[in-house]
Amino acid sequence: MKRAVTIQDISCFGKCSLTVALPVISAMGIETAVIPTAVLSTHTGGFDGYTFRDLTGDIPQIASHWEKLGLSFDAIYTGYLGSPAQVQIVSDFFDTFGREENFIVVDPVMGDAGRLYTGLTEELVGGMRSLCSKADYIIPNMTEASFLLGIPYSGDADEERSKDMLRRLAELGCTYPVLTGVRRGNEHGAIAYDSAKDEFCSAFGPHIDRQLHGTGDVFASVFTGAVTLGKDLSEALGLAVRFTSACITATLPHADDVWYGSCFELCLGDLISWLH
Ligand code: PXL
Repeated sequence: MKRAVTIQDISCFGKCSLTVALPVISAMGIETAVIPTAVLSTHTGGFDGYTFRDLTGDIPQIASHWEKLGLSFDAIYTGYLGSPAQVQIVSDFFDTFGREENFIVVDPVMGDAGRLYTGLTEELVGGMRSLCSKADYIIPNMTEASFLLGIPYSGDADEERSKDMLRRLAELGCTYPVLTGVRRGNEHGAIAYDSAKDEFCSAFGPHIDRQLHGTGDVFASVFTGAVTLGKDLSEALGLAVRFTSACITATLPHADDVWYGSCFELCLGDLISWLH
């Protein structure tokens, strides 16, 4: 059985980060270890007065216990990280648990629609940039890619501009940058760049005009699971776009109830069936 570890916050209500990554990757038949980096009462997008308990100090202790146990992971996947100190500690985790035979996915969760999420700073952007240099795969959306590259956000990018951004993201030091939120006419999808082969691949689905929290986490979780199962870049991208698009579609009838996240739970059965 394959084993992944995912390092991100647990937002107790709101369907993102660990409450998405754990069920999705587990449903794909992969043992999923977790390191919660912080406990929040809700995610930070659209809720007032959320609580935030920082667990940064626990991460090195968990890592050193795991090191003593001799644990190893086929995949290491990080998402939202709340502070530059946390980014540094996660970087140390990569040094301890990264191997020639495993891979690292950094989803540089920092913002959307041209803005950083509440509480995140330019210093965190700098830290995320160096974390990306240690990753095999990074999965920014357009906003995050713009912050990583230090260029102005200019809304939806077309394929040509996306490819240019991907080449520049690879220069940060990761082999396979994946850009999400790419528009192509009436379609919405993602483009990935294999910098070792200098090849691009892409996957698109119908554009649905609906912004939902946590869909980036859904995408990154399926993508990570697919690569862990041995799928190639293009297959992993296709599966992630297909599942994310299915989750958004499944949410539309419930749109008023679930303003805080997608109904990904309704699609887990499909995801399992697509894998078999
Ligand atoms: O879905 C990304 C995410 C993860 N974790 C926290 C967040 C967000 C987005 O707003 O606030 C705490």
